[in-house]
Amino acid sequence: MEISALTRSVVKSNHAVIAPDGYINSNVPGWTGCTVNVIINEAMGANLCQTLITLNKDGKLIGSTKESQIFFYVVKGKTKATVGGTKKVLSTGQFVYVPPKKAYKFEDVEEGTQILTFHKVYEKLVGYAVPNILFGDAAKVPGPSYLGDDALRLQVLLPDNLSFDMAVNIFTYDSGGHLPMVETHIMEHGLLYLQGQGVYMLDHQWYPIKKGDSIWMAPYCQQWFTAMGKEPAVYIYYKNVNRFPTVQ
Ligand code: UGY
Ligand code: MN
Repeated sequence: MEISALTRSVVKSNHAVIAPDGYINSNVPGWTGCTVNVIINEAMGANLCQTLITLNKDGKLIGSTKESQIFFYVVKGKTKATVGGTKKVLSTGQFVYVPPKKAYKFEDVEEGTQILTFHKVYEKLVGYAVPNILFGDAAKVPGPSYLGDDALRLQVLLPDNLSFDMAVNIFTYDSGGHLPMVETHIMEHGLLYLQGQGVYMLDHQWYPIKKGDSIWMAPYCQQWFTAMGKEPAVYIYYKNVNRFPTVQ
């Protein structure tokens, strides 16, 4: 038996790696018949929330967004989603973006369905409308090469316009593919590995990472990644965008 004091998870002031072995479930009012792991949120110093929900056959997520917008992404399985009067069946790789002050319901789920959520308090921009509800399918989103490197492909799941203050992207790295630079930026990330493995550098510390792991990167947490192994590494990530933070 492996000693239970071992884990790859770390929680630091400007980044965290959360492996599934340390999950402790939370109860979220309105989310029933499921386990909920709150992986990133303001209690750790973040400005976003990331959860991973695993639903039983009778599981339901019923609620309304308030000041926050929520991006729901089906990691695996199938569910019926009703948002703002529109009903759709969502399966692996499909998603719905729910803006602030909208009701949502997920029901009729396949046993074991997993849903990833990213939540952010919406910051309105004068002259721009609050975004509408948006259903989508990652399989239909193009993945052009990133900065001219064919080993890296970036899919942008939400529209790239100033109404949105968050982005959700899927980054695919062929084995050996790596970020072209050590990124040093104000934007924050929450991230879930969907496939494969590799090594992440966070604030000049090196972490082996694989499918199922999550990462939080605070603003200015320096970051670099290289994919390893025999299959491409794929992660879905959140980023705050399009708002200038300096007090005027
Ligand atoms: O969009 C990004 O900042 C992205 N390249 N960061 C990352 O993958 N760590
Ligand atoms: Mn980045």
